[in-house]
Amino acid sequence: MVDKVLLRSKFRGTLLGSLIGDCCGAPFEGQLMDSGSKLVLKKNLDTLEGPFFKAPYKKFTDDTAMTRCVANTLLDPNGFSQKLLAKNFVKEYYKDPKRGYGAAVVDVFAKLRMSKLSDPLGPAQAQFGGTGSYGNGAAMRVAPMALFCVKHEKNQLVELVQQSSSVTHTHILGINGAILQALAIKQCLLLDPRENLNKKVFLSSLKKDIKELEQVNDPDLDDNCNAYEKQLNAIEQLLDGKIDPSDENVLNMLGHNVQALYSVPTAVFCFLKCTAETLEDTDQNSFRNTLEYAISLGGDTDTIASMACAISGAYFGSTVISENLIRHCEDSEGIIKLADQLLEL
Ligand code: F2R
Ligand code: MG
Ligand code: MG
Repeated sequence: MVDKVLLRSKFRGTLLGSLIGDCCGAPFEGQLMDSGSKLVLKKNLDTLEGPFFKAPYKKFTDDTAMTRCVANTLLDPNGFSQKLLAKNFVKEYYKDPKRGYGAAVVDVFAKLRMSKLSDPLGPAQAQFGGTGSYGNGAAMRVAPMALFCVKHEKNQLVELVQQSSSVTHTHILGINGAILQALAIKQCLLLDPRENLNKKVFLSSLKKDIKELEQVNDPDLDDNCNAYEKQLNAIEQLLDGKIDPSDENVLNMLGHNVQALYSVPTAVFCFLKCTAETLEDTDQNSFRNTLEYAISLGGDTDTIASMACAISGAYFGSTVISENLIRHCEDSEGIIKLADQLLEL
């Protein structure tokens, strides 16, 4: 049973997880992590969690910039609309373009601005010769949607995520990746961390939902008809120990790049691998372990860590996160305020 106090902590944990993963993962984005880099990472995180010291903020990137836009659009007194979301993205990007945005998504912002938002979905539909983007940009910013829909039917969350994704990402893999991330967060928000976590049940539920989503495609015409289901099966094999969950196997099977298909399932795996199933085995540091492990896989570190820690934060709540680590991240106070406002909605 999740009461209001725990839910508040979970809302904060979700958005703080997303912020911390982004801020701590960003310096390693695009790297292949050897044992030396992993040691540097561990020392960095130990320092940030240790006694507080004054230092420049660890800056957030596009992941958090866009997450804040999604949250603010949901909180708008006139309610969520795709046009308002597009407007908020454009305003945010031109205010602060140097946040490491995806190479192609900036064309969407330019076209939206030039056309004065006359067709909020047109520019995204035209991306990549009309196929749309399958990058993880829609998934990386989806956390506020899961918070907003915590008490809603699953289908309402799915619809809202489809709508918010299509402002920049219209490829089915970009959209379904965002839905998978949102469903993982929603499931965690409803689980009590004082009870055992049944990973099999958690994964089966995600698999059932994803299967339904992917079934709408025609298998003869669509190569992507069960792409996410396959990734979830791979997670199961890696967790079962049927396949050795070495970094090499994880990267070969799940991936770690900017494509949603090769990063969202990886984030789900990071959370499940670093979280114990029974209370007896539960490690106080599961959140920190998720953060460190997600970054240690290299590649799209800010985004994978952001998504993995959003899931972990949604499960455990903010109380397990080091206060000093939170204070080192840019705009953590603003992020907490957004989480509280979304709860009040
Ligand atoms: N952009 C980055 N990181 C690189 C630079 C960061 C560096 N630290 C710096 O500041 O210089 N990270 C951010 O981008 C990812 C999210 O991207 P998003 O929003 O999905 O953008 P986009 O451009 O739509 O897609 C990303 C790339 O994926 C490939 N791609 C997507 N769809 C494709 C398609 N249909 N066909 C072919 N390729 C496709 C393209 O290469 C896109 O540029 C996050 O990691 C965020 O942190
Ligand atoms: Mg980024
Ligand atoms: Mg990234």
